[in-house]
Amino acid sequence: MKWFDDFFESKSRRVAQSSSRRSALITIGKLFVGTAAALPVLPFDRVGNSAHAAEGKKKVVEDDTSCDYWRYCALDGFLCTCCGGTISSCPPGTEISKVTWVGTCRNPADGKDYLISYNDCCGVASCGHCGCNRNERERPGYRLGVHNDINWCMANTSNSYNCTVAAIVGVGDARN
Ligand code: ABN
Repeated sequence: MKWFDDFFESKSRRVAQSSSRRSALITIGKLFVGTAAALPVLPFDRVGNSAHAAEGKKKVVEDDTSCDYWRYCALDGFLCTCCGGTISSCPPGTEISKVTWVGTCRNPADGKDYLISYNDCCGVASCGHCGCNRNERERPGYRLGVHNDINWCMANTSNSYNCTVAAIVGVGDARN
């Protein structure tokens, strides 16, 4: 390794002869700063970033007895799926309301917007299970067709409210 020592000795001597100690220190300092800027030498925490990424991804609910199910985006009432009916048919012994309100809900499975008819089921007292109150694009009573906080059994023979169904009646144009 003598050649190694000789090599660095001669280099060091040449530097010492041709420059002051101060300028040698400045050059070495610049070298250090340049290296630190080029390489991410300090460890840093990426946890914050991944938490924000997870925020954007909402969990898709596929259970139609859950108020979070996509079709219920403007439903105020008891879910008929918890009351002996289905998502689009009334429980036995009740009849579907003659008048209705509508909502527009996005299906996360295909990204399309669907027109949903919310009909109350009438003729039997309140089911009392799976109460749900969501109001996406819902409007006050002066826009009656998109208002949900009303008993839509008003036009039926019996005005008793039991539960609410959510039937798809149209699909939006996916281009917008
Ligand atoms: N449209 C559901 C409902 C029924 C009775 C009272 C309020 C809301």
